[in-house]
Amino acid sequence: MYGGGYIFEEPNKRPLDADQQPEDPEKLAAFEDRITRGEKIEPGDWMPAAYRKQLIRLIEQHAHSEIIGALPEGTWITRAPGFKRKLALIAKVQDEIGHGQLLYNAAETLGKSREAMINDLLSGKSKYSNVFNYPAETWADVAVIGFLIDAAAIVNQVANAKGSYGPYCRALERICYEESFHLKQGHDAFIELAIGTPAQKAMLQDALNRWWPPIMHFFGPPDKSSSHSEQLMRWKVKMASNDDMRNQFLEAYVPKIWELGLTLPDPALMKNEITGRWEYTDPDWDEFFRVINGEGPCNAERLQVRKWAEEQGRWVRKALMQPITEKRAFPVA
Ligand code: BYC
Repeated sequence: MYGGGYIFEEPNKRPLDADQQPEDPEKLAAFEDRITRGEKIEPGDWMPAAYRKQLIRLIEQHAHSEIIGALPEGTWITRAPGFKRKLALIAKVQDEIGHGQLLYNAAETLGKSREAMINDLLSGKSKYSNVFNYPAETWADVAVIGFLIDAAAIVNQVANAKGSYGPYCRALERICYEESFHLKQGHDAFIELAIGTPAQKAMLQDALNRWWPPIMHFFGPPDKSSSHSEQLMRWKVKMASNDDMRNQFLEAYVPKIWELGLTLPDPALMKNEITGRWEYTDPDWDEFFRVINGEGPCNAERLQVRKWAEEQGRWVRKALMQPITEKRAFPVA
C-alpha cells in the first residue's frame, strides 16, 4: 500500500562514525545558510554529525512508532463491528506498517541499517511513541486512536513535512496523505458512538477519559524541558515546538469533542481568548517518562509481539536476501 508515487531512497552505506570529528566552521556556516534559505538537505550532502544523529534518532523513533502503533488497533481487526469497519481497519493497519517501511528507508539514508534499528527497538534502546504502550480495551478505544491520535500525528507531520531533510519530508508527505484517510475513518467511528445508544456514548466517554493524558503527552514534554527542540528547530527538522503543536491540536479538536456532548477529564481546559492559547492542567509528566522508558502498562507485551514477529519472519528475510546463484529452482529458458 505504500508504493504508488513514492520513490524509495538509496540507503547510505557510509559508516556511522564517519562524521565524528569537530565540525569545519565554514562547512557548518554554509550548511546553516542552506537551511535558512529553505533548501532541502539530501543524503549525499555535507551535514553536521549532530544533525545526522538527531535525524536518525527522530526518524527511527517515528518508524518504530508506526509498526508498534499498528498493534493496539491490530488486535481489533477480528472484532471490528461489521464488514466495512473491518475492511477499513485492515487497510489502516496495513498503511501504518507501510509508513514504518518508508521511515526506516528514510533513516537508512543517514547510514544506520534497518537491522540495527530493529535490534535497538527490540533491546529497548530506542524509544517509540508513548501512546502505544496503553491497551485498546474496547472498540471505542479504536475510534479514539483513529480520530485523535491520527489527528495529533497529522498536526506534527504536516508541519515537519516542510522541514529540511529531503528523504524525511518526502516520506512525511506520503504518510500525511494516508493519515487523512485514517482520521476520516476514526472520526466516522467516533461520531457513530457519540450519537449512538447511551451505552455506546458511555463507552466512548470512558475511552476518551483514559486516552486524554497520553494524547496530551504525545507532543512531548513542555518546551521548557524539551532537550532537543532548540537544536532541531534551528535546523528545521522540527517546525514547531512541542507546546505549539499541542496548542494547535487543542484548538482544532477540543471544540469538535465538546460539540458532540462529550467531556474531557481536565476541568482547567479552556481557551484563553486574550492570549489565544489553550490552558490546561499539566498531565502527569512522571508517568510520561516512566512510559517512554519502558514501564508503561503494555511496553513488555508490545516488544514481545515484535520479537515473536521478528523470529517468525527470519526465514523469509533469509530467503529474500539469498544471492541468486546458478542453483535456480526454475531453470530460465
Ligand atoms: N513518545 O526533547 P524532546 C502514528 C522523548 S505514529 C516517546 O521534546 P523531540 C500512528 C524524546 O524522544 C507517529 N518519547 O524530543 C501509528 C526524548 O528522549 P531521547 C508518531 C517521546 O524529539 C499507528 C525526550 O522525550 N510520531 O501516528 O525534540 C497508529 C525529550 O523530548 C515522546 C512521531 O514519532 C513521545 N510522545 O520531540 C496510529 C513524530 N515525546 O530521545 C497512529 C516524530 C518526546 O532524548 N517525532 N519523547 O531519549 C517528533 O516529532 C519528536 O520526536 C517529538 C518529540 C515531537 C515526539
